[in-house]
Amino acid sequence: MTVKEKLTETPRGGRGFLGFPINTDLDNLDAHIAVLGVPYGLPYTPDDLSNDQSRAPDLLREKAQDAGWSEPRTIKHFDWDLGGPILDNRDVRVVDCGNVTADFQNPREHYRRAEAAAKKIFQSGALGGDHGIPIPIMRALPTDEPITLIQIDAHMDWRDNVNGERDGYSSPIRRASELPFVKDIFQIGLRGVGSGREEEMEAALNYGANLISAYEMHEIGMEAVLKRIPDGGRFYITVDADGMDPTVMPAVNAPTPGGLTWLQIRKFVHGIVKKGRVLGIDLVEISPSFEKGNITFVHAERLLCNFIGAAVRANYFESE
Ligand SMILES: [Mn+2]
Repeated sequence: MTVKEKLTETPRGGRGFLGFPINTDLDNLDAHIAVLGVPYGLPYTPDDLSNDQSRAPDLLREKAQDAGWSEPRTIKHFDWDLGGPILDNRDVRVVDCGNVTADFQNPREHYRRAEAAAKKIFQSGALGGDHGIPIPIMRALPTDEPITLIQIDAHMDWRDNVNGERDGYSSPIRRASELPFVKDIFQIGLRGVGSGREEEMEAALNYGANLISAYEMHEIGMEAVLKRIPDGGRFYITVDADGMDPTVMPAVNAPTPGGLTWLQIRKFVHGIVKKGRVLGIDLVEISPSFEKGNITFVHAERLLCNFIGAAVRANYFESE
C-alpha cells in the first residue's frame, strides 16, 4: 500500500474561501467547483523564491468581506451582482482544496504538485501566486478538445526564458502557446512596458495571438471585445491583477494606467461563461505589500464571486 501524497494543505486561518468547506483530500472531492491556492512560482532571483505574491492566496481568504461575521454572508445572502445567492439555491458544491505544498529544497517540486493537484480537481478556480502559476495549471487541463486561452494582463508574457528559467512569471503565454490543445489565444488589456521586447511581439504575432490593447478595448468596449471571441468550445482564463486598472487593483508590482475597470471585467466574466465551457480561471500577481486599504482584495473576491455565480447560472453543473 502506498502512502497518499499530500499535494495541498489547509489554508492559514482555517477558513475556506468565502466560508466554503475545506477538503485537502483531492482523491475524494465530490465538488463541482474547486478553489486551489498556488502560492509559489519559480524564482528568477533568490528573492523570488517566496515573493510578495506568495501571500495572496491566504490573504484573499482572510480578507473576505464577511470574515468578521458569524455566518458566511457572502454565500447565503442576496447578491445584487448575480440576482440571488451565489449558488442560486441549486445543488452546486464548492470546496476549497487549500494551498499547494512547497518543497524549499526543490522549487520545481511545487509546480509538479500544482499540476498533479489541478489534474485531480479540474474545474478549478485557482488563486496564485505570481504569473508563473498558470503554467502547471494549464499543463493539467484536459487535452481531448481544443481550448481557447484568454489572458487579462497589461503584459504579453511571451518571454522564452528569463535568466535561464523558462517557467517563470514572464513566460505563461509562451508556454501555453506550445501546448498542443491550446488553440486561439486572446490577450486583453495590453499597455505600457513589460518584459516583452520586439522579438516577443513577433513570436506572438507569428502564433496568431489576438492582441487587444487596453486602449483599443476602451475605444470599442468590452461587448465588442467579447464578440471577437468565437462562441462555443472550451476556455481557460488567466487574470493578472495588473490587467485591471491600478485604481481597481493597486496591489501589483507593475501598476500601469489605463487598465480594465470593474464594470469591464464583470461584463467579461458574465459574457465569457455564456459562450462556452470555462474550465478554469486563475487570478495571479497580487502583491499585498502595495495594497491600499482592502481595495484589491475586495475586487478580487467580487471577481471570483461573479465568476462562480455566472457559471452556476449558465447551467454548468446541471447534469452532473
Ligand atoms: Mn502583468
